[in-house]
Amino acid sequence: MQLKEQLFQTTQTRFGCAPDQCDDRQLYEALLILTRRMAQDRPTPKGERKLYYFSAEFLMGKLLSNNLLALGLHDEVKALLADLGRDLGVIESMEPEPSLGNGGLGRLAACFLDSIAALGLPGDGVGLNYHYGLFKQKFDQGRQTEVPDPWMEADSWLIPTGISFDVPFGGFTLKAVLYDIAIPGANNGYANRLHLFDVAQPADAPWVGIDFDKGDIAHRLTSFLYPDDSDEAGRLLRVYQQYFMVSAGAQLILSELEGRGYALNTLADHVAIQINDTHPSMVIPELIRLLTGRGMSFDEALDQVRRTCAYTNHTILAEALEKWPLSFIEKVAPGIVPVIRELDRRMKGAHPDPRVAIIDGENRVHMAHMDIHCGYSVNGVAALHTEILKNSELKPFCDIYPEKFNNKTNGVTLRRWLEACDPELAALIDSCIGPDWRRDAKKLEKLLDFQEDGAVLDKLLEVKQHNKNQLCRVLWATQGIEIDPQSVFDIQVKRLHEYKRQQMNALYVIHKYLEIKAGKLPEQPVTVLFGAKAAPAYVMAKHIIHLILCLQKLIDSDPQVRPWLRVAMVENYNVTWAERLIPACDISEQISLASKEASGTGNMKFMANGAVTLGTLDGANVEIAQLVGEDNIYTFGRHSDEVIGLYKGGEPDGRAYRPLDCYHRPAVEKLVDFIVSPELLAIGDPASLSALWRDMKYKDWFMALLDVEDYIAAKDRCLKDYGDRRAWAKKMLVNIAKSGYFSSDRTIEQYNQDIWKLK
Ligand code: 26Q
Repeated sequence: MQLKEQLFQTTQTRFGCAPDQCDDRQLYEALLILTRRMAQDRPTPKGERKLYYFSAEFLMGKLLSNNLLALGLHDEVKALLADLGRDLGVIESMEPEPSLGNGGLGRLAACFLDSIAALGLPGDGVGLNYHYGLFKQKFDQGRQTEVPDPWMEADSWLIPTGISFDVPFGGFTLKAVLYDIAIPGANNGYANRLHLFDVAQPADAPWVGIDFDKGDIAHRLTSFLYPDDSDEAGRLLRVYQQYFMVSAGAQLILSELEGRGYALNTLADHVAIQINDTHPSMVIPELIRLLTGRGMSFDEALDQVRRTCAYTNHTILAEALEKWPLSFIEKVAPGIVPVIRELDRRMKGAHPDPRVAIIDGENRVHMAHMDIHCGYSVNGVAALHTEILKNSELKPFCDIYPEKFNNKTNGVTLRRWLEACDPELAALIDSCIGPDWRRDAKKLEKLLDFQEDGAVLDKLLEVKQHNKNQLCRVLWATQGIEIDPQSVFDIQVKRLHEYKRQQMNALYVIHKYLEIKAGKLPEQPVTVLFGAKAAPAYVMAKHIIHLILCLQKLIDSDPQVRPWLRVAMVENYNVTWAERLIPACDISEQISLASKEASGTGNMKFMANGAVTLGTLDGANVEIAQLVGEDNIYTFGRHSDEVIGLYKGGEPDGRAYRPLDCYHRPAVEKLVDFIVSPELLAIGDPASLSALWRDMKYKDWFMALLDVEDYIAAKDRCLKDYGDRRAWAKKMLVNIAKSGYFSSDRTIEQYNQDIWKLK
């Protein structure tokens, strides 16, 4: 049946009217139903071995446009709607964004699902169906407040499967009900699944306090996503969530294995499990529990699991490495405690070094240690990150199992992050090199032939200007933010964390502000845009947001500064905002303290959309710099080995870094002190601003004051170079051309070749 007829039929059955009589909402629902069915009806890819990607987070973003593209229907639907005098963009805006992730790790999982399906590999995601994803951020008097963000509507992408499993907690059992989201592969006729488990009877108003009695858990286990581990309250609930996910997931795997007609002792031949950070690590003891429960010996079960499970590490920040008190696990999942104890006993027998123990001297279970001992692969997410893991953080493990360690530099799906979010740029690329790059991103390199082509370079600048104009319109219409489309768009969007150093960017703003006040105008008018959510309990992160919002207000009301410098923080930064901000960016801020950002993936998205990176040699920035060459990136700051050295051996806090020494440099002191200047204190909360000021001056744990002068010099160089439009356009072109390496299709091919071996 023609698409047009299908749409007609759907709106008739559902709303009793033809499409041209439907409002935007009804058209959205009709398209949702149509696309969901088409994706669901596709066959799954076949293969001897099937991957299960376990992750506590899948930050999918809106799916309508993405799925229409994958199904090859995007242009047809767009034209069909245009015939009705409707706009697909408007229809799409009806879709709520499912924010089932915090940031990079969750979004990576979503990009991976897209690539696994596009490559026709048999691989499903396994996670939880949080009813309230990450909170919605509101700004109230210059401060972040959080409100719940319900995303599920009567009709959503979720498909009930009728499948459920019993999860045995300490003292009670809970049914895990399975919902699926179909993941269509781009233009290949296949679809995989994202399996999301939920409780059978979710609570209506889950955000009012939580008690740990079993009735509460039964209704609230999947209520919300943890905004990270800074929130001490309710950590026990997180263990409940993790065990619920992995127990149900492990049972699903075994039932599918049997369904495919394979014996349990062939698990490792037919299943690969990727453990996305340590949040799903309990899948290891759980599988052993289930296998031994079905008659397999412990030795055999451990052998199977060891050849099935692979672990990805996403961080070296010690505070983010999960260690659960054994008493927690005892309460939540007593069934796996004997397994964990036995694993610990065996590993201690073979490797007495306490640094590699699964259970430490304080009876805490080190999840990563269990993954490394009991899996066959350990990977970092960028070359530098993997080296740091091997040489410092996980060195004792690398000495024992050198063959397990490997790198898989992250990637992003260019279908969402270039084709869908930047259609004008995609069309320009097509006009230069044809459409093959959409299938094989490495082909973007052919753009290098156009470096001297004035017409192409001009067109590239035109596309960027178009995207900037569009962003200005949306910012004004939705948040009342007015910015100058002709200014340089300098953008830092990511979760708020001190190691990402938004505070250093704020110091740059202060620097420019003071220069302009003193009569020194910048080379170009510049707009510094931020987007960032802070974990609700992360006090210092909230102080930094407050500082940025105060600077925004100060500059907004200053007619002398406004024409030259603007600051704005976009409220509720999420995937949808990223899709608007990234195509409009000139300068991509990737300024983490070297060694701290495992990879970064925003850096890759910006690059693919023709932004030039201003960054430290951290995470994947190192690989970006190697690919584009020093003329096409602005790097600054201390290198990772030096930083790692500074964290060791010194006074008074164990570090050789002394922030006061940096602070006392006159150029730095006046920037830091401006945080508590009369101008800012008049606008903001003195307690918050002084707390930040004190922290920067006396602690500065992530060494912003160490790099700030170099940063200012690099950014000023960048702004100066921006003035030579042709030369800048060439930098943009080289960045786009080299971004093909960061396609998640490449990353997934490498996972498959080195780790999963699916076909
Ligand atoms: C841990 C314990 C308890 C509660 C929450 C957590 C928790 C939740 C989320 C810990 C960490 C996260 C998220 C980590 C994350 O997003 N890491 C990022 O992963 C990206 C993909 O590999 C990298 O590009 C980023 O560099 C890395 O910061």
